[in-house]
Amino acid sequence: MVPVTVNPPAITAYPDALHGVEREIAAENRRIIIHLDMDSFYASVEVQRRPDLAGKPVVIGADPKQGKGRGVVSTCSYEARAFGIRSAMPISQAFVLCPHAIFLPPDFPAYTQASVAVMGILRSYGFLMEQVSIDEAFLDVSPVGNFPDAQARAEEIRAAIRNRLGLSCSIGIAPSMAVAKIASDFKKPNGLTVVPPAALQAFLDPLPVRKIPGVGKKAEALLLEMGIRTVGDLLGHDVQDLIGRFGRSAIALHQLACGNDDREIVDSHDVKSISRETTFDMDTDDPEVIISTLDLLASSVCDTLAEEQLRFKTLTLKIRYPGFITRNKSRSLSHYSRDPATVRSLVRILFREVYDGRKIRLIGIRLSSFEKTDALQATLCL
Ligand code: TTP
Ligand code: MG
Repeated sequence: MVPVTVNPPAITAYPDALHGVEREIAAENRRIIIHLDMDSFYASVEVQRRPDLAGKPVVIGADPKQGKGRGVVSTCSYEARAFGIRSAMPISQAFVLCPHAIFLPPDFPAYTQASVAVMGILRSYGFLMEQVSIDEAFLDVSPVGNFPDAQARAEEIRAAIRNRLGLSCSIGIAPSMAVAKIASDFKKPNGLTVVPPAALQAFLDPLPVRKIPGVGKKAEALLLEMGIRTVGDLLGHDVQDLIGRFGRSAIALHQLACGNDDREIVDSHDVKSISRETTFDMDTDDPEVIISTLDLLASSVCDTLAEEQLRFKTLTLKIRYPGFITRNKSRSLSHYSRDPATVRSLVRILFREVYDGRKIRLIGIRLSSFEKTDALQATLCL
């Protein structure tokens, strides 16, 4: 079975799987999960408020300084992606690829505000919902009972986001969180991909193994060495051989390749943590790049903190070196805070304590242990 475009170019579905027996299968207590991810999120927010940017290559990130700038691309419009520009790429490289692109600094308060608006629309549908990043969320729409009705609901949600906010998103619908996430990425931008249970394996089999959550560059290279390129190749491969190479994680990998993912959606209304991280396109030990990236991440978590009207007590710095060696270091304040300067200085202190001078692949900040700030108090504390 191959994907068939039902409502070109945006909707990919399996029409023969949407009727008859599949309706019955779906009705049999099957889970129906939606994953929604906004398209080129930061860039789309900029284009939405500046219509003159529509259709142009727009790059959000560090100042390119005519090609001499340090720092990285946060994201870019799909028009800029046509030039080869990608998230986390050095901004200097983006400038070489497309010098006439419109380069804009990030405006985190605007993105946080748009994110809150998107999540508000999603929440208004009343399903169990888990927000997993600034621009993506899962909904458990099992109560609608079948995939065609879930698709209709997804189309409503997509139209509401477009009509009310002028932003586009891509949606995947599947029986598990992992497959819904793969499906939302399948036809970006403005895609809707429906994978009912009967079409699950036909959807997964031809995909490159890299699409399986958790398979990074290194695992992909190992799998390729073993002659495994697609999910189908993986399932056709001897499991014992996979265990020999990957240990116990081979079993989880095999389960995901079958689309099995038992994770439940955890309602994210009660914020447990606020985190942001950046993977450098090229590993770096340049202090200027690292510190400026940390400052950007700090501003971003602080904006979400303010938007959620929270104060935090614990900050965790995460550094990943090449080879997936990750160091986390946390520090708790003696009092709750919502002060960006406190976040920035705590980040720097932790960085000095934990950084060993090696090249860094990924860096991140997480805030946790929250207390709600009431609106009046928030105003007075300014
Ligand atoms: P993504 O959803 O990964 O990317 P995107 O929404 O820009 O594009 P896509 O259409 O492929 O979904 O990330 C959401 C936002 O997070 C993105 O707009 C900017 C920010 N971000 C970074 O700042 N650095 C990064 O390396 C990535 C991947 C995202
Ligand atoms: Mg996105």
